[in-house]
Amino acid sequence: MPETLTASLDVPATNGTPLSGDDGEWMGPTSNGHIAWVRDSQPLTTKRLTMFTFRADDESGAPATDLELYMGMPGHAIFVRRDRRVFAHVHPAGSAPMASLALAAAPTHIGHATTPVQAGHETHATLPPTVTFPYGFPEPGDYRIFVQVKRAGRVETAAFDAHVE
Ligand SMILES: [Cu+2]
Repeated sequence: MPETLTASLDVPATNGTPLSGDDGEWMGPTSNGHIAWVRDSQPLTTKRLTMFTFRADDESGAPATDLELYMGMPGHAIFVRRDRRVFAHVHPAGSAPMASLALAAAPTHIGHATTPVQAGHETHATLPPTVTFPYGFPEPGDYRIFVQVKRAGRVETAAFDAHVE
């Protein structure tokens, strides 16, 4: 994920709606999908490893079934404090090794449905609609989380604001 993303730090976060196409230079064309932050009501605190889960939804609001690896990963996240003093580029926690995810995404290895959401759609990529990133905020403050996934050849970027106590 290019660092130029942080250029948008000074504008309001879109909270899951893909950023506008004006910045296509780093983002590429986007779809009309949506990325949702799946979280509980616990306040965010520092110095504790937290799992951040995001779900890509398709244009109809259903969990997306067309996620692909992007730069070798199911997703990319940047955690940046609004004053830019904290910056972290995070990849999903792998319960499944990246190598097997790559195999799962290769059409020749898809075979029959491997997950319920993929049933009957063997010709699509088999990545799950959710990506989970482990991160621990080092300091309190106001952060922005950028999430990028790739769906059907298109990169989607969403931004979320997070207050850390
Ligand atoms: Cu990355």
